[in-house]
Amino acid sequence: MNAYERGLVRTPVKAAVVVATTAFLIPVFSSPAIAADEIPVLLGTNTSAAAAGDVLTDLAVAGGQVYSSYGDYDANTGPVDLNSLSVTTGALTKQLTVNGEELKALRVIDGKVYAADVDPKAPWTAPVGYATNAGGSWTYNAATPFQHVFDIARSGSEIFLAGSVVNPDPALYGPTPDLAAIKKSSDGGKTWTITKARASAGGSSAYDRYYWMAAVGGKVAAIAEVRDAAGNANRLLDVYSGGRWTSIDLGRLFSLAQRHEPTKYEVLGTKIILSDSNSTGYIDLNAKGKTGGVQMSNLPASFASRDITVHNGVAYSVGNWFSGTGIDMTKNVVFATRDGVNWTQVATPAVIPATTYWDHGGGEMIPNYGEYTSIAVDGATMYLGGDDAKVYRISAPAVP
Ligand SMILES: [Ca+2]
Ligand SMILES: [Ca+2]
Repeated sequence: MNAYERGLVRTPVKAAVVVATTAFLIPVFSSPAIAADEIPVLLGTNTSAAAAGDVLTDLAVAGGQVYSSYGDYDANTGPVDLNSLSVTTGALTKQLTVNGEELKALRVIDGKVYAADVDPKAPWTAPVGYATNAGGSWTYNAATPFQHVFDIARSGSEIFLAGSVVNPDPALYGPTPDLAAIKKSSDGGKTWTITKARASAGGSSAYDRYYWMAAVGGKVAAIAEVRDAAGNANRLLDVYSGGRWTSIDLGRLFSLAQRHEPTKYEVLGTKIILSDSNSTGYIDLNAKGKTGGVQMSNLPASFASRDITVHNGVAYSVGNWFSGTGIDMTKNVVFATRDGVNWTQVATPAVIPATTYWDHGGGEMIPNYGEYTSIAVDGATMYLGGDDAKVYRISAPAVP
């Protein structure tokens, strides 16, 4: 029996009524009673994401603004606006329109924001790239041809873009039409060269991609989603250090690093925190041994992470429970960790029932509880992005 079946709403109700009744209902299902700061306060709405009907997939705080990303590159929607909200007033600023279908990871490097153009609305051989305010004002850097650009990283003076490309030179890269590729620029983003490429040994190469990338202590790491001749998934982590690439065999834990959401890869100290659905762990590039640097966390399997973020030596993961008895559907969950393994539940923010829907099985209108799909922390404030395209804030919780 889930929370809906336990009788949250017994008669047809309008959305406005649900909002009013929620405050009454929450204490019934909370355990323990929620603290005042666990009811998030609305900061503002990403109106472009709301118009598109999209959830907010990543948040980033920089320069007194909360940036949020959205889009749907499966549905080929877009263009997408890179919008931000003032942390003090909640006022929205449309910084830039990207002629692409989706923005995912928002990377903050030295206080500046970078957003990769995941699926540019441009020919695969046209130069595309990323939006950034690194130069002082917001611009789109049409850097170099990509099919998809999933992530961006910087190490020292070098900038890296990860994604997929049309194979520009079969004599050099092999016969497949597409490559998982990482390109590098040493001149601030003006000129680019392929610095690492991989391709499947058999079958289609259309989904050969680097989906994420991490800059860790002078190194850059990524894993290509490609398959060998037997159809087995690649388990080699590619690591760039001191101008050359090496590979680490991730062993049986390779699947932890082979996920499609760059928003759920963040760097915590020397570790790359990886989180998706019901598995979370880290890769420590400084660890000795063949696969000794890969560790699974203690997060319960019934917790589904939607986004992770790192602030001041703490990684945070926001998500929801998706199985188990006694699940409180009126709450999302935030876990936090300082070491990447031992996570503690630090907040249970109440969600906002924005709509209702008709439950055919129960024959009644029941609340459609919104979920938080993205997270950022800045100082004493935690920001939560919702599946209603709104950004909320609560006090940043204490972390043991
Ligand atoms: Ca697409
Ligand atoms: Ca994130």
